[in-house]
Amino acid sequence: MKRIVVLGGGISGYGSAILAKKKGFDVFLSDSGRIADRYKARLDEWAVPYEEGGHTEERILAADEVVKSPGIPEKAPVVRRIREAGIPIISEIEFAGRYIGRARTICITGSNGKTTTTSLIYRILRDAGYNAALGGNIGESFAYSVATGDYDWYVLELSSFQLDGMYRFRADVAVLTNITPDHLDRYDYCFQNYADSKMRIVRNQHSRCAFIYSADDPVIAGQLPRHELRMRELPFAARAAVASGAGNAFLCDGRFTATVGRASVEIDTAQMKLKGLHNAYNAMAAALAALAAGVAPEQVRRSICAFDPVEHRLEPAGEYGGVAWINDSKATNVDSVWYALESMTRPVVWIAGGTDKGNDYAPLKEFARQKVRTLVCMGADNAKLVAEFTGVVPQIVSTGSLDEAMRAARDAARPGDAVLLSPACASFDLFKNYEQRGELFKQWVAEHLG
Ligand code: UMA
Ligand code: ADP
Repeated sequence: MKRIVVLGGGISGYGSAILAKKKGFDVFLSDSGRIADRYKARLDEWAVPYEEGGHTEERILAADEVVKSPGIPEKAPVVRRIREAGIPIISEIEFAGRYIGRARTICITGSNGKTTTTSLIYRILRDAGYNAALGGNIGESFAYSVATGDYDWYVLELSSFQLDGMYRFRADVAVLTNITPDHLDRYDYCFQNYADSKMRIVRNQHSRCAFIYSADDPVIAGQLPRHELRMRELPFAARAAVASGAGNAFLCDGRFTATVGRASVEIDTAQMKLKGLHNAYNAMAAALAALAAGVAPEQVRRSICAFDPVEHRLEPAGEYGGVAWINDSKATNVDSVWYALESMTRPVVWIAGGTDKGNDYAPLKEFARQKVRTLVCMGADNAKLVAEFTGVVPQIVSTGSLDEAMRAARDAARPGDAVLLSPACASFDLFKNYEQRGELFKQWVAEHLG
């Protein structure tokens, strides 16, 4: 019997292990840390043997194939040993993709916009009555859905880490929102390595597959000639000219038309609850994906217009005394903040800062100059932000806690302003994660202003 070892006992790992068990493999799960009790309960329920608190090499090296959780880096000692032993290592996506039968996949990747675009596509498909599952780098794992459900469509958000271990898997519809610097620590600080990883989304696509991508993104444009593209190309854009016989989407004067073959939908972005140019891009990508999946144009239009922002992504947190409070805690890199500032139609009190990932703030300075009244720095070390924006914005306040930052923002804001939490940084200096940062922001607003 083939022996599968699953590395990591988080969301990805327990899903893979349960699927392996269900498919009749001899499976063993190994985690170097502690496995959460709720995941252990599921492993026990499925009688999957596991270990925690360390990797026992002899059991791991007895594997025929290893399914590695995406958060485990290539440089982890156990991964090096498995490679030295010549044992194939695959991602959960590669593994689960083997067992989906005739179901089809819509896979979304990119540096920003994955969760919004994935959730939007899923919503359109469900509204249209499709038997679809949502998974990947969002919610429940793909493997767990395959093990426990029977779906016709899988809508999967894919991170670069998940794409890295994919070899034969094919996305029937692939979406690439953009490529901007992120996660470079996992790619030897080489941007091309990261871009190569994102481009794996088109691997194995054939002429009946669709590839949806931003034609405005200069990095994607630079990558395309490096790949042999046999699939239907469906570019979307607001600036570049798009011309593809298979279809495309183009935004002009606040309206876009998305066309796939003979199906076409026109959407006025003012009718959408999602705001900003970036969300117009996400909506164009989602409209093309849904049309490629055969959803009726009118249904696509209705679902896109009814879709609320996903939590922590330019999420309105209330308006008090004429000041709008906006939670964009998920904006953990410079590009996402660029789009947040781009979308602001009022003077902004901007709360930023946290763990800097080597940010280059230059792209933000023009919008900061035009729109930001006060920059409230919220972090353990604000020196870089203060230095970068001195002379760019009229007022900068340096704070070291959420409470201090919120009070400073309240004092600085005037009726008609927006207070925008859009940090451009990771949250790990003061918070557990970006979700906690966003929750505490909303809680403060509700408690002190509501
Ligand atoms: N571990 C080992 N050995 C090691 C290192 C870690 O066993 O050498 C163990 C840890 O002790 C831990 C487990 O591995 O128990 C964690 O694995 P993981 O980090 O892959 O986390 P999962 O809970 O399995 O979640 C992963 C994704 N996480 C990451 O890529 C960091 C989830 O994406 C994804 O939803 C899930 O698989 C299901 O596919 C989250 C994420 O943060 C949302 N993604 C990053 C992002 O969006 O920026 C890429
Ligand atoms: P991801 O899953 O790729 O992190 P999200 O949809 O969660 O993407 O959005 C993350 C951040 O990026 C949020 O601040 C959001 O407002 C912003 N964002 C969303 N879509 C885009 C896009 N197409 N381009 C740039 N930034 C975006």
